[in-house]
Amino acid sequence: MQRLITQTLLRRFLNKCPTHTDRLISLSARMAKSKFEYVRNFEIDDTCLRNCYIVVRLDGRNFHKFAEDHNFLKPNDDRALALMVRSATSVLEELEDINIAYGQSDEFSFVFKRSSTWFRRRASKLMTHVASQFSSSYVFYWGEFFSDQPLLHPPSFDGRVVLYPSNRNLRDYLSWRQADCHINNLYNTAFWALVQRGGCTTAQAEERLKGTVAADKNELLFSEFNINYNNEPSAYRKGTTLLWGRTDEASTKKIKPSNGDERQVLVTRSRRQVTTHHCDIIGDQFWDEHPDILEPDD
Ligand code: DGT
Ligand code: MG
Ligand code: MG
Repeated sequence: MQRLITQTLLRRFLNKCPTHTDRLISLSARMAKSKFEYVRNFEIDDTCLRNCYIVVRLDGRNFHKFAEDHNFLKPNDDRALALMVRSATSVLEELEDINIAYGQSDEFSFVFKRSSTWFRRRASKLMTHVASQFSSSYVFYWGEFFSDQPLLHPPSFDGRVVLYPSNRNLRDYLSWRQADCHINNLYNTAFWALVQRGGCTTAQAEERLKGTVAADKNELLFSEFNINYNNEPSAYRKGTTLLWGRTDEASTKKIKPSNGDERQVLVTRSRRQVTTHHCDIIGDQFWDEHPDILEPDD
C-alpha cells in the first residue's frame, strides 16, 4: 500500500515538472520574440503618398483566351460587360473610400479618395483587397449573367497602384482610359463588321483597316454597313462609370395613434447606392454635374 502511494505521488510530481520537450517549446517561444522577430523588418513600407488620389487598376489576365473559351460575343458581349460592372459594384459596396470607378473591356479602375486613410494607405493592402473582391465577385455572380455558359476555368485579374497628385492628373488619367475605350471599340466595331457582315477573313479585315483614322472607320461603317457609329450603345463607346448616388425608397409602415385606429402610412427613405453611367467623362460637363467626386487641390 505504502509503495502504491509513493508511486502515485512520484508520478504526479513528474507530470508537473517540465519535460525536455516543454523546455524546448518555451525556449522557441522566447526566441520568436527575440531572435526571429527581426524578419519583420524585411517588410517594406508601401504607404501611398498623402494627398494623392490612389488609383487601383485591374485587368483580366489573358482575357483574349478567356473570351474565346467562354464564347463571348464579338466585339462586345453584354453579359460579360454587365458581369464586370456587377463585380466592380461589389468592390465599391464592400470596400471603403472609393468615390468613382471606370471600366471598359476587361479592365476597371478604382479611385480612392485622396484623403483616405483606409488600411493606412498601404498600397499592397488596397490593391489586393480590390483584386480579390473583384475576382471572387466575378465568379460568384457568373451564373446570373451566363446562365447557359458554365465557367470553365478560374479567371484572374492583375492589379497596379498609381498615385495622382492633382485633380487635373486624375481627370487626364480617366480621360486616357476612356479615349482608349473609344479607339479600341471603333476599331473592333469596324473589324468585326468586315468579318461578320462583309465576308472578309480576319487578315483581310486587318489589311483594310491598316493606316485608317477614326473618320475613315466611321465612313466605312456608314457606307458599307449602314452603321452610324454614334448610335452604337453608349456602354460600348464610353465604357462604364460608377458613382455613389441616392435613391428614394418608398415603403409602408403601420402606426397606431393613441386616440385612433391602426393605419398604414407611406414612408420614404433615402438610400446610398452605386449608380451606373455610360457618359463622356473627358469634358467638363460630367465634372460640373458631380462636384463631390474631386477634393480641392491644396
Ligand atoms: P493580358 O491583359 O496581357 O493578360 O492579355 P489580354 O488577353 O487580357 O489582353 P487585353 O487586356 O489587352 O485585352 C482584353 C481582351 O479581352 C481582348 O482580347 C478582348 C477581350 N474582351 C474583353 N471584353 C470582351 C467582349 O465583350 N467580347 C469579346 N469577344 N472579347 C472581349
Ligand atoms: Mg487583359
Ligand atoms: Mg485589358
